[in-house]
Amino acid sequence: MREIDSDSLKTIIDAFPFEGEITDIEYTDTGLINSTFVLSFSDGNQSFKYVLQKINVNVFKKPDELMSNIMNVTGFLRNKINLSGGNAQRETLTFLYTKDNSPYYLDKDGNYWRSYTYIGKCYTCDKIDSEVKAFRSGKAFGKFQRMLSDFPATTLFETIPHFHDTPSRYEALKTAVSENISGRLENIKEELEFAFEREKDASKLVDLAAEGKIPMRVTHNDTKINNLLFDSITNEAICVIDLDTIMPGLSLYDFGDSIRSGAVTSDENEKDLNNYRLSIDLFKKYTEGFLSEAGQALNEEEVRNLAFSAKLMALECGVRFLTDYLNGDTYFKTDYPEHNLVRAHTQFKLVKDIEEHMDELNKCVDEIYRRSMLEA
Ligand code: GN1
Ligand code: MG
Repeated sequence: MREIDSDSLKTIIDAFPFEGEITDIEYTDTGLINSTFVLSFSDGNQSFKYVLQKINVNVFKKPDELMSNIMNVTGFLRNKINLSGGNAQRETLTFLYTKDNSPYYLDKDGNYWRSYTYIGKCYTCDKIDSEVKAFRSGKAFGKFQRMLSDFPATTLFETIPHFHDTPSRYEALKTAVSENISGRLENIKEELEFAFEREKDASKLVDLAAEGKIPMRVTHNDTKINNLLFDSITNEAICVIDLDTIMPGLSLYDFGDSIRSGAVTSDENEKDLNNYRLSIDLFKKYTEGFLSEAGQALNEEEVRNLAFSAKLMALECGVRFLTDYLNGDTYFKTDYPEHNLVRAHTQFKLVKDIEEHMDELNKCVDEIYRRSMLEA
């Protein structure tokens, strides 16, 4: 992506109603899926910044439906934030329509591009290094879920079918094993054994949902901790980003995925597993923050499965990294050949840590939940 030629980029940029003249184009390398540029402009007096993204159509097969979701959800959030006296320019993403009034630009090579205004004086964290940040992250993702609780879910398209359907992630792993496209099967006997020993856990949440014991809600589905912007001055978590997977889903997916990425002592790319552990302190604080916003809406079955959801999301993610490793690294961006395997290792280490501490985690959740209900 970095190698896109400057003429093509200029044509794409010309399609959007950006203010001023372009002064800088920076490629950023954070998300594992889309390709992202930060564009700077100036009109002589003022400078303006925008994010320009190429949507990964191998992952998101229907970019028009995806952008329809995003425009609807951000419009809905903007309204709510304004009504509650917040600052919608900083607390949700503002996407631009092209000069032709489309939420994306389709270039001559069939690539889909979209743009939103850059939120300045902010930063993202690949890992959470303090309890206060864990609390604020939980609160932000909990609030996001609460704000969308009355969003008309039937207007949303499913951008990636079966995204958190863990049994179907196991099926994909089995296919990858039988095809062994990369020829790497020999390297990962232990990892596969680890994954398949836990296959019985895979269907627990989808079964509870099918039995009607836990409700479908409008959820983010990719609540990795670096999909959150923190204000550089106040250090508050102010804006949830990466809205591509907003779809009907389970509250537990969002909770679990944040714990997987935010209640650990390093990030998913850590090579030295001695540095990568579950942090029960960060887990507690994240849970406090999350339940302070989303807790009232949860039913008992959801609360009972919060700690389990963290294990399941780590397991699912590890299974996905392992699958991609076997398939020859075609889904997630990787920086070196063993990268997906390294990521699978961190996820499986976390699964083990959570299993070892499951009783303690459940006890923490129970206490925090009771307290938050008394305070509500
Ligand atoms: C991807 O786009 P990004 O980097 O926030 C992935 C998530 C994984 C995550 C693992 C659409 O998220 O599901 O949990 O990588 N997103 C998609 O780091 O597959
Ligand atoms: Mg994403």
